[in-house]
Amino acid sequence: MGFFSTSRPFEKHLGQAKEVLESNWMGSYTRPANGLYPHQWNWDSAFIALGYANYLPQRGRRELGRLFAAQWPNGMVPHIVFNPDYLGGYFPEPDFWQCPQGRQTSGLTMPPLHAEACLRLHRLAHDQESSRGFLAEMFPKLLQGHRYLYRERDPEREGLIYIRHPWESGRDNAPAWDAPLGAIDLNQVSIPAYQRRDLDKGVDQEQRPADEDYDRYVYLVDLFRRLDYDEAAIQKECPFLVQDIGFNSILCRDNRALKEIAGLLGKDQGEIEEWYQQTSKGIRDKLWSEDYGRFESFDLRAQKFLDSPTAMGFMPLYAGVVDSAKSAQLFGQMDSVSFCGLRQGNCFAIPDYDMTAEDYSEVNYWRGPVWLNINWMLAQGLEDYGYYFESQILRKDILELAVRFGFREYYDSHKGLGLGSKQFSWSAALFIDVLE
Ligand code: 9WN
Repeated sequence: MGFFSTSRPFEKHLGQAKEVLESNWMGSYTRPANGLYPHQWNWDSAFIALGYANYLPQRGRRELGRLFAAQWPNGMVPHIVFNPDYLGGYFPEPDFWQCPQGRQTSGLTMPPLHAEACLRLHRLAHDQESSRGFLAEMFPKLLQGHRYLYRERDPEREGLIYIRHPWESGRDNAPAWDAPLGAIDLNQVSIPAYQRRDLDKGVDQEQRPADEDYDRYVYLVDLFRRLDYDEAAIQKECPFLVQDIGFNSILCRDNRALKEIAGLLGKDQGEIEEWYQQTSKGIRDKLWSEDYGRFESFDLRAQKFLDSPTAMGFMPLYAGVVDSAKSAQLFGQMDSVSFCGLRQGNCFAIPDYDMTAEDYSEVNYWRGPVWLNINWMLAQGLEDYGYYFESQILRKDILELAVRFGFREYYDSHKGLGLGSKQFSWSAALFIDVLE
């Protein structure tokens, strides 16, 4: 993004950020981190490619190329692409997922930022001709990916797609999922035997999801494999079906990027424009809760809004779908004690969850800490709506958190302290993007 390229204090850390990505480069993709995450993750790869776009575009293209090489025939871009040389350290791996045709992937997807990443790779490319070739190669795959979502995940054609597992949101144990997951009564269902592999990797258990969350994650995976990953059957039986405000906002913005790519390639933009319009409208009309006075996710099973003030309520700014009055309202909510008051007191950046909520946690995973990828998206949204100064504050915090506490997976929202994995790829990649 380049705002801080003259900002000397951060410069020497640029090399360190690049070293993090280098140390996580596995020859054809970048693992999110050593230890907890040896395989390739879907949205991580998009953030990572956005970082590479600034200095190593060839690698960014390979990163996305490998992810999309594992795209399912129905168009779904899987949430994990496994590395057969590194099996045994993560749970669940292909033996548990049992995907059709023995695919070495998970059976879920994740928020799509890949058109955005491709477009950035193209914009920053020095060699426009080969970059165009890359865009031409990626375009049909990106299109298939979005088509899958609208065809299979939007039963009422509302322009809003559902997620069917918390992992699909990328925010695994966000408090928002407590209610829909609670519909899975652990005393009533049978859960196959399994062993978590995330608790012996040097990250405190208090920073990771609870065992009851994992039981439910596993229950859902077991349901999908029993139903042979047949979406129509899953739609009928899955207890967790949510129109996530985060996922839909990201998808909406990705449609804009995809449309631009279509334009650059001289392809038809009609279908994409339609998706964009439908999802914009869906977010504005259906996902705004007048009762709560905020954007919320909608539980399709219970047919009601979730009630969980997470930072995702601000993501329509990133989607670019609200008018200026609504953007001011969202900004007011962001600029409050609930969400840090844009760096009030000791707070750093925007935490993932309302800091005044009873079940808010400073250190537990997606239940309160600060995540750099979310702040990177919110900074973009704020800038688009004219909140330049505030977006700069968020970007500066992204840099400061990484410099002071390392390229960590997430950060304590009061003290900043780094949490989760060390040498975390997307934290390094987005640091590079903000600085370059
Ligand atoms: C499950 C890789 C991924 C991120 C997610 C984050 C975490 C996985 C896990 O790690 O999820 O997909 O095992 O906890 O929640 O956002 O993509 O970095």
